[in-house]
Amino acid sequence: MSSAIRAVEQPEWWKRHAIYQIYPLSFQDSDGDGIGDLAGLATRVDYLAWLGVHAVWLSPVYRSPMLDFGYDISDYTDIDPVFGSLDQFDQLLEALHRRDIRLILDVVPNHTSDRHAWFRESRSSRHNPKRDWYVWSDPRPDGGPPNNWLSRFGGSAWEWDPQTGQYYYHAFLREQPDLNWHNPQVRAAFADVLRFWLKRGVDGFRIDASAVLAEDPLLRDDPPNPEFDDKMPPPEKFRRVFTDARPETMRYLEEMRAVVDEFPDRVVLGEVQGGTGRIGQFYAGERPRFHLPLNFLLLDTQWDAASLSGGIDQYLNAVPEGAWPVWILGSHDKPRIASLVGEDRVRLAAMLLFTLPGTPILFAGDEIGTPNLDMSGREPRDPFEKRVPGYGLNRDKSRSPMRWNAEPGAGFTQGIPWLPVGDGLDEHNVAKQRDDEHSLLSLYRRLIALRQSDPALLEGSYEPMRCQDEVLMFRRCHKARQLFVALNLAGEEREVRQEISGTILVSTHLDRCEAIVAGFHLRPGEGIVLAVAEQGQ
Ligand code: TEU
Repeated sequence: MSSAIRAVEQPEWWKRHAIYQIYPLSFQDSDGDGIGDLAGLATRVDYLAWLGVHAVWLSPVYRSPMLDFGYDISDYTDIDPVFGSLDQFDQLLEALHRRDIRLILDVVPNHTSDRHAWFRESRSSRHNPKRDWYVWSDPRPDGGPPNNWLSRFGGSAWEWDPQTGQYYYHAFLREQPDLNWHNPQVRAAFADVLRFWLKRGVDGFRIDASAVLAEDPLLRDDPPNPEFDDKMPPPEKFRRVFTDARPETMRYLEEMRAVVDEFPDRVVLGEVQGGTGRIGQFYAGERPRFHLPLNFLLLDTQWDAASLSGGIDQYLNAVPEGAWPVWILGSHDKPRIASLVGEDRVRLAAMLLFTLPGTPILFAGDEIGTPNLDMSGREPRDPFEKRVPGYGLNRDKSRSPMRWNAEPGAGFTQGIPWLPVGDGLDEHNVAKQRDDEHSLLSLYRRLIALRQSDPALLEGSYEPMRCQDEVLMFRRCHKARQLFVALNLAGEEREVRQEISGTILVSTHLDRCEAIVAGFHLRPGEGIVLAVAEQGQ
């Protein structure tokens, strides 16, 4: 890595830059097998640089049987052949660093694949030294599973192992046995996994399913979920009191962070459960935990001015003093933002993401407005949908291949893509939008550049204002610099009556930069960032 990238920056790089999540299966295929790979990704580094991206979060590329598309890992320290090799990984990392782009790896400490050598050993006999590396328990006297814990992916969380006459626990698929994090050997082995990648030069981790690492050693039954009804997915029947965010888990997260802190200038993102209520505890306890516990509010809230303004406030109040907020607008687990808010408001979503205080995270494809993939009439690929069908949980919808152009295969592959490319290809592709100075892609590029250069957006205070008729408004202030953000969520034109004058820095439609003197109109779905004129100007 060049010395320039290591130079001490204020604020830290993970505060300054947006993070771009790449789902490697769907980003760029280089060998025509219809599945994205590292060599393909390397050919798109120029695109990332052009877009202004300086940090990538890469979903898992480790060896995996791919039952959960890489989140079922059979070797933590090797690359799956479908993606390439360790050499190609090193080359990619170097290419990214050369362009001043950091790489954050997704790691999955909660569980391995059942094909991982650790689990093969563990299940080979009750006396194997790795038996206790996973969560094993005797059956109840009637032969049933040890307790009522449910897998998030449906059915009991316990799987019977006839050969050794015990059950093992799995929070997700039965092919994803949970590691026993109470065992110090497991923690030491995982620390070495982290070091393996840190020494190779990765810039940080996104810790998968981090809240569910440790289980109650007493294996107590979970209490019923009072909100549960038949319309909810069966895995929600109980409240996960005894497997979710246990106090021991928090200590183990502190240990992981300490390992990462052995290396300078790295970041730890964490996938956490429990909404804004719990977010605070994931930042720090006795010792630091995550730099950025991921916040899904923008994907979980209703998109009206009051819900947004209330949700933003609640979240920011839950972020401890001195800690740094983070916002996610898309992920491989959630519906696409374009479909969630509708095409007429997708630009507002982008503007909100880059004007709120904290680190913005976007999901590859959202910058061109990729809609949900319609999987009706097709066999789902997602194991979640296969195991818990009929509740709209299919995550295939957000995992469609990146659309680089309007050709068949979308420039993603010369072969048959592992998931269909989906509808709207003519409009939602990079080639088309790159040349259009008013496109959504151009808006993203503009907002990314603005946020990383404007001190008020980067580190200014957030000052909410009262919403007016579905117009969400706030200010961002840093020293004398004051920005005013107004987002019209209404389906109609709105007049914004504010005693504010200044110049429009960016509008969602990229067609206005006029000076404003007290009051202006916003078209439906339009938002603006205004640089407020200093008094006397
Ligand atoms: O997700 C963890 C998780 O808690 C899931 O239940 C998530 O809420 C679910 O996907 C519904 O959206 C992580 C990964 O992000 C996910 O892709 C994996 O399937 C899961 O871990 C198991 O490894």
